[in-house]
Amino acid sequence: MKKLPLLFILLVSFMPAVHSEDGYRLWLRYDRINDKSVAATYKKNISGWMVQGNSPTLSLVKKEIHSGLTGLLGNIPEVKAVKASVILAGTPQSSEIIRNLNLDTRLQKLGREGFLILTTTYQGKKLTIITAQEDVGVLYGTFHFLKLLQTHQPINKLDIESSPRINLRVLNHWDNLDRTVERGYAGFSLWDWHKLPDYIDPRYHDYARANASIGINGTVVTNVNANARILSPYYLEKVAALADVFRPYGVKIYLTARFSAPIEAGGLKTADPLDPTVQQWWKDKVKEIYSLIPDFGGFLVKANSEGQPGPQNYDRHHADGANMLADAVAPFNGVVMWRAFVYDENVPDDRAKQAYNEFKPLDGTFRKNILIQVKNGAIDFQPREPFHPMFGAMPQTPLMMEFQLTQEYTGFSTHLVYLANQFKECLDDDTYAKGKGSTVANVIDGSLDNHQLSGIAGVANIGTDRNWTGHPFAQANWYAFGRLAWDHQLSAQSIAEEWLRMTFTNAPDFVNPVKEIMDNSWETTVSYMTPLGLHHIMGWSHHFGPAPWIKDRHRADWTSVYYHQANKDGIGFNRSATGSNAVAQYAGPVAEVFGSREQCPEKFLLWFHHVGWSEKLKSGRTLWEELCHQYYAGADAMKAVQQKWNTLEGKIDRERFEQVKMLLDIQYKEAIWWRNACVLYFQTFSGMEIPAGMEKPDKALQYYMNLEFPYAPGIRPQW
Ligand code: BDP
Repeated sequence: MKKLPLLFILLVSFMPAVHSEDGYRLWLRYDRINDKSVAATYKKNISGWMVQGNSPTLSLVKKEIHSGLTGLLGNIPEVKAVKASVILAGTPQSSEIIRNLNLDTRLQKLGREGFLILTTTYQGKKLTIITAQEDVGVLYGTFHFLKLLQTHQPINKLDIESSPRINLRVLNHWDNLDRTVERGYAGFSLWDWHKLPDYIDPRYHDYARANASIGINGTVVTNVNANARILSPYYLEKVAALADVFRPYGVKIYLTARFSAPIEAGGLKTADPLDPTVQQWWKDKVKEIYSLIPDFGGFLVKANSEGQPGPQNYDRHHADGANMLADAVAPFNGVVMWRAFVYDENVPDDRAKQAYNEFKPLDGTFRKNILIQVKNGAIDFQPREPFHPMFGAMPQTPLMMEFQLTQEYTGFSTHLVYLANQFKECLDDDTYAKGKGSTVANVIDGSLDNHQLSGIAGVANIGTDRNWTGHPFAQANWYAFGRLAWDHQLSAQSIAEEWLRMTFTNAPDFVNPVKEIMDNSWETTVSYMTPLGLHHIMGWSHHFGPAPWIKDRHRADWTSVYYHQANKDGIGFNRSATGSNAVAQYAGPVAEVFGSREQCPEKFLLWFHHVGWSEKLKSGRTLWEELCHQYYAGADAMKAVQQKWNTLEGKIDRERFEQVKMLLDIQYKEAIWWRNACVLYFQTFSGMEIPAGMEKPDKALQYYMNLEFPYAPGIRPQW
């Protein structure tokens, strides 16, 4: 054997791996395709590439195609003139060749952000073109094309038209200016306000690129529990620097507006929305913002909710407050996203009814550039909630969806919970607002009531953790949010599959079992946390772990006992006509189903009904037995997931395999914790034995009740 020079050996052994699989690259991994026949077919179809046009966005397209093709296939040259099997990207304005293909009618149909990927012939040569009316569409098309390669799809005869069903597809960062993240479980805030605007962390680019790759076109960079300081010139300059980075990626920046900012930042005596000096203050502030950020998206507002100031402080309606801000941003085409997550300071008869009661009467009174942002369910991002009754109930107002990607109520960043199934259940539900087929998705995409403006928001799960989201599988929730925001018709399973192929490997013996794990993960979590429609029984304030025993706090509707209503007779919140009658907020056919003890789907049984411990459920088990069964089945399912995961060793990189393995250990432990704590606690009411065959908890209830977590992550600092 030839002796290798010592220096070479030293260099090689100390050289870092080109890409350690630390998750930083998300789903945008362009590693060489190692399936030889797949790679050979692609190489046959791609002789080179060219991007015509030099705008900032098209320069990104160039970079992406170059790194994508070089990474996946090796040296594919950039070419200057058309030859056979070239990939060409550009718009009809930027590219003469594309202009000559006369695609205007097709492109117009696709709108501002839609794209077309087409295999065609030009001057007798076969070309694949990636095109759109505007540059950002070409960028979206580029990511789509590269995804085809990453996931080993055929590309020899393409004719793909795609355009988003929803206009505003935004992330909501609950990031504070001190870089803590409310309900954030993946480190600190990405925004390094102290070093901005001069220091541009490369991560800002990578963040925007990841968003662009899934069609996210907006980001609210500050917490809904807002700090008026962000509106000061000192901070606005920093926001503008971020906006400059995000712009070429098609990502607009938005800010949260603290309603009392005219007082705190402007020195006024009031923030009354009908006061002309207040109105002028906002107009001037907005003008200042647009002078720095000409494409500023607008404001997101949490008002008169959980202690945040709002128009009701001045005896005004939500519409008065929202309209004032809307008037200020309207001349610049800005929007106001006004949140419907409100509930009265004075504890109402049923918190689930609050938002509807406050907002429904205001339908038709909001300005055209306002969206009302509604959480998927009426309480608060619980593991499972029926869809919010506001969907379908305000036909004259664009309602936008707010999903929570950060797993505040589904195990933080230690539980593998694929939330696309949760999102889909809500989107596909039928509100019956205009008869059968009036799905939540059709409400929020504007099609049901003919709204031009439409939106969807996801509360971000992103932070400074190297892999962005803490849990490697939490990346899938960011990914799936973007994909569903673009096209809510996609299935949760197809999104999981493409994500797995891009993020890990195309090997079916990994993809198939893990797709199944993902597909079952949400139901499993619901089962070990809040089965049968239980809700809001988590730890006090930090929301970590089970605490169904929380009672006697300053607000009844922050306690657990308020929601589960367990007593000697049974358990569940009676929201039927004999109870709070919250069901009446739904359209007739839905109200009938939810309101009936017999017809109500069991997944929502205890959400809508108070049910006796000995009543029989569909399974033939009594309620008590079924509750135990669900808790035990959930925990057992986690054990099975662990075992399945362990069989996959060696099929992916060791780093992420081990990481997930450790996290699954935590998840299993916590599933048992939830199970034991809840079953023992509810047993004090049912007085019944844990059914035979189910292992008895090894600790007493008091043990679980004594656990404390003063430094659990994501806690609200101000509470
Ligand atoms: C709750 C969170 C709280 C948020 C609130 C909101 O616990 O931190 O401020 O939602 O959405 O779920 O405003």
